[in-house]
Parts: sequence; structure tokens; C-alpha cells
Amino acid sequence: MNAEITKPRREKLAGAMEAGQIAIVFARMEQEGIEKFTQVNNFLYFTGLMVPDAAFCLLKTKDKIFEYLFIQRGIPEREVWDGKKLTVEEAKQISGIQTVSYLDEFYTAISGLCPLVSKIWSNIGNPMINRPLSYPMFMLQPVRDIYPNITIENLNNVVRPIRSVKSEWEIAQMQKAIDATGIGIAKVMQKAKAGMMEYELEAKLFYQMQKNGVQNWGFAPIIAAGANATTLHYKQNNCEVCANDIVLMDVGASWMNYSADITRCFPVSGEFSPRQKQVYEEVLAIQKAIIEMVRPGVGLLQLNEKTVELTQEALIRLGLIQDKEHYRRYYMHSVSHHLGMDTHDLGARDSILEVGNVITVEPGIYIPEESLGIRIEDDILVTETGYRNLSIGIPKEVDELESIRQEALK
Ligand SMILES: [Mn+2]
Repeated sequence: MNAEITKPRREKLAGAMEAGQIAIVFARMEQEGIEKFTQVNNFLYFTGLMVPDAAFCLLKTKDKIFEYLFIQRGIPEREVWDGKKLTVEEAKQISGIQTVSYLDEFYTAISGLCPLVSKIWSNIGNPMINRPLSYPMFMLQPVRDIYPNITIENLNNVVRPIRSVKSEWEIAQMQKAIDATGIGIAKVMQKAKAGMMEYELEAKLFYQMQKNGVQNWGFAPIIAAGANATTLHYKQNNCEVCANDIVLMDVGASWMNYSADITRCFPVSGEFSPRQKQVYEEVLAIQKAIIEMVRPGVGLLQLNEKTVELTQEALIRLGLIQDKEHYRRYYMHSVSHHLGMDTHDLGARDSILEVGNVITVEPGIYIPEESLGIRIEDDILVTETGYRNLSIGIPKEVDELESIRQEALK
């Protein structure tokens, strides 16, 4: 991610802000321990910088835009432990932001800007009265004390329309995350055997991802055998995989902070039982019907309504309910969300699709009493003429899955 990519984003941000407003975007706080570093998405999006303890500010006045970047000051004694810090020159070069100083100068600089602004957009998260302050809220506390008239609003409210439309470059990053995920899923389907543990399958998947240069999950992977697949956000992954189970994998690699989000199911035995197949085919038919609806102008709520309608009919055919109002016993989530740097990316639940959006389509049927949960999920790009399924290459047809598994068990 370089200045060529981040500069137009900052221009869009400035375009969406009003005069007398400042955006202050904080990077991840330096961690005390030895956790793996991951960057805050909004900070990475606007600066391209993978460093902790930094802040980016964009001030809009009546006739000008000012950009400031604050980075961590290198302390020679610490560099033995942490390596060299980014220099001011390097930060300028990567981000394209010309005014770069150190984070210990942040408050002095902000003191001069505050009298000019009525609103601060910042990545404050969703503050709750009964929870500790987020790091950005903590950093802005002195501003709130001294300038109580300045409104502080969640940056996402101004960034949402910008981030929900993906550029060609972003789609290429997402494709890489999706492809790496697909390779991992294929490997698990080839290697899984009854008697293995769910975490063993998780390890095989992650190994393939890393071999392809992808070092992080986009979210905690769900590898759920049998009844575990009926827990929507199951993430213990610590049970044994049994011969008659369907294994559900809801997984996504993260590449350049862009997340994939794919769900596939397969029969451990190499063959779906007639009942498993019946349920699977119903979910697959719903998924295909909903994907076909995707095009600019369609609302996520429409996709949800149609999914409910189709799922109600399927559940009646499967003999699970008689009254269609009871469908929530077996299907209880939304069919779609925006996908991007956040797995549940910025984009309202009731948003109307436009060209460049990437969404998931993920219907499911969950039957605890039959130890069976089926969800099938693809990542779909909205195009001018309709859609492009970015995860089309990952097998989901019954005969494909059965033949992969039968080959695997030979
Ligand atoms: Mn999803």
C-alpha cells in the first residue's frame, strides 16, 4: 500500500468533510507484551503505515486541506528489542503525507488546531458507559476537557460510503485473501479423516495459507464437525471429527488487512447421507437464488427477505416446521454483510448495493436434533451488470465434494 493508493482516499475523506472539521485517526497502541502486531484498519486505509503509536490528522478549513502525520520516535536503546523505527523520511515516502512529526508532539500541534474546529471525526469505536475508554477516546480526553464544545463523532460515519466501494486494487487484495483461503479449504477436504480433531483441520488450513504468504486469519476460524456446526460462532475447534459428520468450515484469510469470508461443508465419509444431502441441496439452491439477485440498486434487506421466504419453504419441505413463522428455530442470522478490511465491513445492514461493493451471501439451516448444520458462503462483488463471484473456484456442488472426498479416502 503506497501513496498512490492512499492519497485518493484522503482526498475522498476531505471531500466528505465540512469546513471546520478535523479527522484524527489513531494507529494501534504499542502493546506491552509480545503479541503479533495488526494495524487499525482505518489508519492503514488512509496512510498505508504498519506502525503502532501513530496518528493521522486531516483538517479542512474554508479554503484549504491540511494533512499531518505523527509517528513513534525511535529510542536507540529500544531498537535492540524492537528493531529500527520508521523514520520521518520513510513515513513521508510511504504515505505521501508531507508534514510528519512525532507522536510526543501531537498535543502541541492539536492545541493549535482545536480553536479552528467544531467537530472531530475519530476512530473512537462504539463507546459504552460501562466499559473502559478506547485508546482514541483516551487520547482525545484532554481535548474534550478543554474544548467541551467540540463534537467528537465516530469516523466510520464519514468513512462508510468511501470504504464500502472497493477499488480495482482492493479487489485484487481481496481476491488474494479468498484464493489463499480456497487453497486451504481444498487441502482440508483432501486430508481430513475421521478421528482427527477440529484443530488439526484448522492447522492444515492455516499451514496452506501461510505457505501462500498469508500470515493472519481475518477472524477466528470456525471448524465445526457434526452438532458443533449448529453453533453459529463456534470457535473452540477442539472436538473429534466423526465418520458420519458433516464438517462446516467458516474461514477467511486476511491479506493486507483485507479479509476473506468463506463457508464450505463436506461429508467426512465421502458421501452425504440422503438426509444430509437433502438439507445441503436446499441451502445451496437458496444461496444460488440469492446470488442471482445481486446487482446495483438491490438492498441487503431485500436479500434477507427473499432468503427468509425461500428458507421457510425449504424447512417445510424438509419436514422441520409446519408454520412458516417458526423458521427462526433453524435459521437465525442475516444472509449478507459487507466484506473488506473488517470481516463485517462498513456498510449499513439496510444499504442499497452499488458497483464496487463486496458482500457475502451465506444462507444456512441448523438442525441441532440431527447434529447437522449447513451454511454455504461466497464473496460477491457487485458489478455494473450484476455480480462477480470472487470465490466461485471453491467447490460447493454435491458431486464435486463427494468426489474430492472419495479421492482423499482412497
Ligand atoms: Mn460471513
